[in-house]
Amino acid sequence: MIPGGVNSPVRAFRSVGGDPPFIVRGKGSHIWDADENEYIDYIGSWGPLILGHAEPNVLDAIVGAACNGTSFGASTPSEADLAEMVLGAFPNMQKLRFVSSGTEATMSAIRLARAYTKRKYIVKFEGCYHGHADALLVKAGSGVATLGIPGSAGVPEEFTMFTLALPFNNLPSVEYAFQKFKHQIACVIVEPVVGNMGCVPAADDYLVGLRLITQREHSVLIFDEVMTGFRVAFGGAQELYNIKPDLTTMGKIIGGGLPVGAYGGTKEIMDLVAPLGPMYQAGTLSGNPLAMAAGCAMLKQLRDRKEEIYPKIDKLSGELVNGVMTAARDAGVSLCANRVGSMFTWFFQKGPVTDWDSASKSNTESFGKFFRTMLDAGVYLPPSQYEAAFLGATHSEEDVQRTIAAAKQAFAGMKN
Ligand code: HOZ
Repeated sequence: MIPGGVNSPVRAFRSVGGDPPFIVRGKGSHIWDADENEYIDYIGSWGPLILGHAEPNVLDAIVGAACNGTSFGASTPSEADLAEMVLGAFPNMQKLRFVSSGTEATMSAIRLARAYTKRKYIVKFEGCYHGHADALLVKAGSGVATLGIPGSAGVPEEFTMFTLALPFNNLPSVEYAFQKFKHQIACVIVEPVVGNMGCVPAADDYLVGLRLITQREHSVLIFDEVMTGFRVAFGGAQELYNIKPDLTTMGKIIGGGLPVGAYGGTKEIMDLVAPLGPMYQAGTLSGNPLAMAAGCAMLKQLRDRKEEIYPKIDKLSGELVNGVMTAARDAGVSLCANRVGSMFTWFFQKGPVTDWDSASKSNTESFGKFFRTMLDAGVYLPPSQYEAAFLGATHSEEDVQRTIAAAKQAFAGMKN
């Protein structure tokens, strides 16, 4: 009934083999499949569930909102509540617009950057994924990288002719592009910590370099914080690295896992969005009351408990990543790891992994074997070498120790 049996390609387990479990329930850091198998979950709906599955305050907020009606296609007070909360955490954003997914957020941010600069070209980076809008499916990460698809069928080359895909972590190539396409580049869009070719952090000064170049060239810098927002720090990667992008995009994380996204930035740019300005974007479910209520309930807790939550998930993630690395070393398995706070990836190669070129040298067969053994042992990792894993505030020391023990077992049966 559904192509590949899935509504998003990575879920089909094509790159790791085996049949994907169908998940029926989640609580805290654990999920259960339809056969009642229990797993420690390191996907967390691809990042947003920092407080774990079925968090009571988030559930109460959703139920409370649902009792008053699920959608009006009209403005509700909860939109202002969530906007206030997000803008409070991201002071570089003076205004924002809610949409229903990260794909809509990035697509709209790029349209806005083009409207603002009156330029056509955009710069993205190989292995970064910014949703499935036509112009962004060029050398993309996530499922596109996992399935080894060069781009996507159905996208006319005319739709991607203004997309320049450059190597990540390489400033000279950005300088070159700005020279070659002088006064023609509307924006640079980047995942400040890449999650979609596995976790790949920006090198020291890389983001500063992007900021300086875009400022000098009057081009818009867009941070795609769909994964990193409220994850690597309460104020996202821009707080962690102290960089001020012009526009920021966000996704499911600001809806506590419900379908939502947002793009925002300086007042000067955002006031070009209709009805104030000529850049059009709209949606019946934009600012949906259930998503707004869930987002408020989650972000409120992250804000009030940030001194406790962020150090905790950073420490536990460090323990986990290092524990698995030690197990690999003891077993003679070639493995390297990247981690920023609670997002991380183990790459099956000696590393270092700094861009798509190096990420793609990973031994995906070994990853698949590791993934399946871990799944059998009750550990649910992202089913792709090229997706980041996430740990949340409900993961326990016991979860981490069980995961390390499972990895030891998995490595005992493999060498690469
Ligand atoms: N693009 C998502 C993570 N990078 C995967 C979404 C999904 O398959 O659910």
